[in-house]
Amino acid sequence: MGVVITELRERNNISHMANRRDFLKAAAAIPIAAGVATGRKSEYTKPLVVSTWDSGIRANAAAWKVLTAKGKALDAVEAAARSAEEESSCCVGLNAYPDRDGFVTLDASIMDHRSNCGSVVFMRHIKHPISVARRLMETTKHVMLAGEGATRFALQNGFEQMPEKLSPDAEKAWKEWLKKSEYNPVINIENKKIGDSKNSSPPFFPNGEPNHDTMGTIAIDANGDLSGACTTSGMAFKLHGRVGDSPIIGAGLFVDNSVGAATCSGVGEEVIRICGTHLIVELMRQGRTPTAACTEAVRRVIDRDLKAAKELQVGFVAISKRGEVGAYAIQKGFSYSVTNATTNKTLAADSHFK
Ligand code: SD4
Repeated sequence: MGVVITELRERNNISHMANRRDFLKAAAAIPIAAGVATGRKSEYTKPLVVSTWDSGIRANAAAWKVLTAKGKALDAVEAAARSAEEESSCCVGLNAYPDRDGFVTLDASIMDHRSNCGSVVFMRHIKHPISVARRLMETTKHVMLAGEGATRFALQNGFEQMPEKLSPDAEKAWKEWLKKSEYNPVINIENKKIGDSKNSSPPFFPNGEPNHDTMGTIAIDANGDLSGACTTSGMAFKLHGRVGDSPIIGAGLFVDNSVGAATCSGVGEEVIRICGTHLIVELMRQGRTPTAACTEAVRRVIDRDLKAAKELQVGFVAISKRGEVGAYAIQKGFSYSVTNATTNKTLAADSHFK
């Protein structure tokens, strides 16, 4: 019943039910049951794919090719992540910004509708970490491989070793960073413009700034099955060896085929502390909408340290089993892209600080 009350309050914007009679009246007006069996309808038909940021529209396009051919959500999210890893950007793949010692180290995770999952962390030299994560998931009993072991596993599985060379943009940014050597993640560094699919922004802005971020993708296929993938180079200029939330199941990515899926972007340490995406899926299980669940996750980050939260960004995005989509961020500027048979657009997420 507590869950129903919370849900009613959220849906009706009721902060305090005056008394029991008010509550019962509201309950009669909007029949909501806890859990996934509520009467809510989705605004999106299946199949459906959702990715973080406006650059997610390109990742979605790769996923959509799979979904529209009646492919599996797992193949779709892998295709989305691979397309982001192909691009030249600050934040995903081998062309991305390095750690403070000048090494590009990659994190990625993947999870399917049967709660199979795989991830690689702190991996160098391999172009498609998401596919290494999937290979790990499908061919071993392990879930996570790190560093040299991950690279070795990739090479043994036929992935090509790429040369260790910074892209010109990454090298420029790193040299600039070295002048002060201050680690101050910039809020929404990549997302200077939020548009619809018609003017979805390019990988680089005219001034040369990269327009990209960690790519998190969650999808539901024609069969109704969910999967998710998340790929990143992590925070630029991080400590060598640092691992963020993106490859940690339950932090940067979580899927429960009976409930929904969530992923995120932003300062990973904050997400790890609250097990962000697992929290969101559990809240959806209790009956919250994706937006309400993402909002609560953001609230947990803010409640822990308001002062710190003012200076950082975390943006969550989630889909429910029935195809509802929602997002919420700490700061303005987080966007997410939604693609299905009738929609292909980037939306601005609502945020705590306006
Ligand atoms: C991390 N969450 O490594 C990732 C990075 C990111 O915006 O999303 N940057 O913490």
